Amino acid sequence: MTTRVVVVGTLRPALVQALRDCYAAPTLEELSPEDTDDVEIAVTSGTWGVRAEHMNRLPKLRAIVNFGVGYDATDVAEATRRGIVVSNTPDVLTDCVADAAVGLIIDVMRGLSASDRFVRRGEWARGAVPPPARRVTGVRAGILGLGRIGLAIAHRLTAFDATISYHNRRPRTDVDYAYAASPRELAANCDLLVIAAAGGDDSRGLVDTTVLDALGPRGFLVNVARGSVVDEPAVAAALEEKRLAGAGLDVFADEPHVPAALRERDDVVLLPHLGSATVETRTAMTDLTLANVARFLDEGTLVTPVPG
Ligand code: 8YV
Repeated sequence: MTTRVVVVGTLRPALVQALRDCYAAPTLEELSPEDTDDVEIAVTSGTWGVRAEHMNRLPKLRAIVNFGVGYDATDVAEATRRGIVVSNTPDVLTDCVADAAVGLIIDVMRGLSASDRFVRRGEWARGAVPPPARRVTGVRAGILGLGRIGLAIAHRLTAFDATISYHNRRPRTDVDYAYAASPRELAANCDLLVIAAAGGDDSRGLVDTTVLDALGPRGFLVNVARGSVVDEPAVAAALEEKRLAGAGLDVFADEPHVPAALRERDDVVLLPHLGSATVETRTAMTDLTLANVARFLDEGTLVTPVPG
């Protein structure tokens, strides 16, 4: 069988197996030099991505199929320059990522994980009482990045009587939520800043010390987007200096490494980038990834292309 598909990075076993079964797809490491000229599709994930050095190795590459909605790890500008199209897996993971965001919000504001550790350490049994937490119902929530996932989070938070505001590059015309002209303005007017913006150069370091200080000592930060959107050392410093009340983080600047300054704290909830990680959603993401591969091989088009 001609090697038309290659796997770039460590992908979930079910996807790798399906690619092997259907297309005898090797990993980039396994690809033999005489087969490189046959490869048309590289399948990767939001964690790995396909960059210029990979494209150089695959001269006939025509499509990059990304497992994940975020594709900032792939050099899309370089792909477009070379006439290579890129797909992602939108929509199918929106609900699970939004659910995870709400879980993080409740956890960090109510101190659930910290209280679990409190019970396990035997402190409750010794007669101690955990400090009172913060009320979620009625929270003023600012959403940085009101795209599909941001909207799903806003929708869930309205059930908690939250007041929603947001910042995007441009205001949306289809929502009534208050628009803030900058991340700083958004943070200054909320108690909970939720990051749902796409990663990449446009959003790098958007949440810096000035934004954290605008959020203030009673403010909480939740990030389910990309670690790159936040100045991570600035978050640790703000927590340490009590300029921020707490943080719930599913994503980090250098995954899977989480800075010790965060790991040692009780006012942060740390998750291993699990936003989309349910059986149902990962299966749907796998199916959509495979559908993109199949459509491209059959018709030369993608089911869910990203803008080039
Ligand atoms: C995945 C994600 O875990 O979709 C995304 O952008 O970050 C997650 O759903 C990731 O893409 C898999 O590597």
